[in-house]
Amino acid sequence: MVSFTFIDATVQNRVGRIELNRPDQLNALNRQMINEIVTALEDHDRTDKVNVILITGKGKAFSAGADIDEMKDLSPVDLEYLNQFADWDRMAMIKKPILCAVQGVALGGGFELVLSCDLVLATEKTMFAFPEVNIGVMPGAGGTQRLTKLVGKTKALEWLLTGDRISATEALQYGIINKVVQPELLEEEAIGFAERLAKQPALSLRLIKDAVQVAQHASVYDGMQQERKNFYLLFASHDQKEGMEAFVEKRNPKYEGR
Ligand code: CO8
Repeated sequence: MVSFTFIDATVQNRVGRIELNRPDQLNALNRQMINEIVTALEDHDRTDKVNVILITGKGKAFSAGADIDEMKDLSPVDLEYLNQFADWDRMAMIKKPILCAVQGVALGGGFELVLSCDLVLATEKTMFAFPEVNIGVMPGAGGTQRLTKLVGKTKALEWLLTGDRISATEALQYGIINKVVQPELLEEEAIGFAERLAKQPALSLRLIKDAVQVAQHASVYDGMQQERKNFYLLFASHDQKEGMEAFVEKRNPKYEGR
């Protein structure tokens, strides 16, 4: 595995982990760090040693957002030439399920990173917010779109216009996150959850994710066409034959991810 400056990337028990590792700046996301996250996501996505990806953050905060020091003097022309979100957009192409475990705060770009994941665990003390409005900007990496899709216009606008923090309880209530755990159990629960999913047939995982992603923007009719193609495709896999044979023979299946 390549070594990175602002993240750690490891693989264990078919879980590819990415740990944000810039704790002194509360894992504020600079351009290099975003590039490293995306590179590690793609590495984990390509290797057959990984079925599920888990993103965690080192230190007291998951991420305090985009690196303000790096951004503050930029002009629109700089942003255009930097193609600021080119790396970020590659995240949407990841095929394997991405879990994230959020401690402390997830703010601005940090919250957008959470919203780019598929499943989210947080602690009773975790807080989410889009505080960009307080520094004269707004979310730029999908926050207005993804939050609105999840919670609807009314609540999204309230949180985006005020920058108010969202507690883990509220986030759970609004379907932003999947589970709230005690802070000291976050890592254990997240790894346990990821490892449980990693034992499922890998092709089913990615084709289910694919179909659900299509549901975010397609009509039910178009989404169902995609669902059906994915369903048929699974009948070309070893794991479909094995899963169904194991059921009939009343034994545990042995999946091979192909
Ligand atoms: N950028 C750069 N440095 C940061 C950031 C940040 N977003 N957040 C914290 N830091 C640094 C601080 O400057 C400080 O560094 P130093 O010790 O060198 O002074 C260190 O991290 C610790 O921070 P604090 O001393 O402020 O810690 P506190 O516990 O007192 O406060 C807070 C924690 C409340 C989280 C506070 O740090 C804060 O308000 N941070 C900024 C939050 C924010 O406004 N985030 C939104 C940023 S804009 C954004 O995300 C736009 C997204 C657009 C696209 C994103 C693509 C990735």
